[in-house]
Amino acid sequence: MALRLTTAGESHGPGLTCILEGIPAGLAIEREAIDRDLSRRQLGYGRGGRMKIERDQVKVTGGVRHGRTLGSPIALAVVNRDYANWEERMNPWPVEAEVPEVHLPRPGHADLVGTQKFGLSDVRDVLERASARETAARVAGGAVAKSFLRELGVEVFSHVIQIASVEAPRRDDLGPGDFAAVDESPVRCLDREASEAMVAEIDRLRKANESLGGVFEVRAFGVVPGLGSYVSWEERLDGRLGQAVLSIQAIKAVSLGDGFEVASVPGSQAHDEIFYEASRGYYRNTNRAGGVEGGMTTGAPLVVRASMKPLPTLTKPLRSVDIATHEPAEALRERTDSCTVPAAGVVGEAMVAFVLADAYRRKLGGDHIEDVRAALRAYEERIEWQRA
Ligand code: EPS
Repeated sequence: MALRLTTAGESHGPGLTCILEGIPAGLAIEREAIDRDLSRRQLGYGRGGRMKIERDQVKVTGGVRHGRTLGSPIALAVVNRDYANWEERMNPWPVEAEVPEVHLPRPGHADLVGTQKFGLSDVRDVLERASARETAARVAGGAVAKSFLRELGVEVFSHVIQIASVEAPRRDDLGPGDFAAVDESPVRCLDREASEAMVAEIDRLRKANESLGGVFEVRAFGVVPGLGSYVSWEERLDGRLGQAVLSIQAIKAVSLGDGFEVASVPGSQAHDEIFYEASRGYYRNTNRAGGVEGGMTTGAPLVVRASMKPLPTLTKPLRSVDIATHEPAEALRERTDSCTVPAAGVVGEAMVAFVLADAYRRKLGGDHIEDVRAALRAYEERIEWQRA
């Protein structure tokens, strides 16, 4: 049994939908937990005017009854409140009004290639779906995946470690308890001084009509060893995590553990030595691998970092070409955010949670959550794994 997450919907259309297939029956789901993640995704210093309009909340239209999953596909809907202002431009059905086409693709966005690929003359037909608004649907599905993981003793968190040139001090010692107040930082950064410097950097660059990228980190704790596999390339969990996190809009690089740094150190400093004590079982004193060796989880915390490029919608637009006339032109200027790295971290949590939940489903099977729990207990006993 594998998990499947499908989303539908456009940024300024009537709304977004997420269908999550493969969650077992009997799992307790709380509406508040989904809504909490939806509003966490709306947080972050540097968002634009749109976030004042939206108040994302889930409407469950399938797969859940009286707060428990049925084992059937779970359908989650999120309304776009802004649709009220776009009803003519984004109506699913023909309208009387003349709706002008957009012909000015933004460098760095899906705009130009999307029109070429699908044979479209209106950039809006591309940008509406390419927009990161779609991530609200992923976060709704991810919140359900997190509820499933919580039943199996797994918790997933994220924090921002860099915005533009401002980096937070490196922390290798973070545990689940360290993330309790992360959303209180306006940039979702655990270091107070770095938070303040990041906010100042956003202000400085926003005034210069710039957008900002950065790096977020997702950590998952309590993950059992042996999720994923070394036997086939497509089962390798590092590959699955990479695909899922790279698929988040504007993400350009993903690393596990020491990722890029490991290339520059000798082999003796690149790996995590193995120890054993009867009371602890196998353990490591370092986690350079980021919790994955040979495409499988090791039982150490999963550490996934993602680098996000500055958003391509700029208030001082870059040079582009009018796709109707082929004349030089400035790229489309639309209302936009200047920095969404804090929100992208919440989306990263959702994608990592989805990949882990999928890996647990593949490993343990089961139709009811109790079947899954029993299979996990039996596996943990066989490998004599002890939670840290
Ligand atoms: C986005 C542009 C902005 C963002 C949007 C993503 O939307 P608008 O064009 O309506 O101002 O606010 O993100 C969201 C709506 C969201 O919920 O995250 C883009 O072009 O990708």
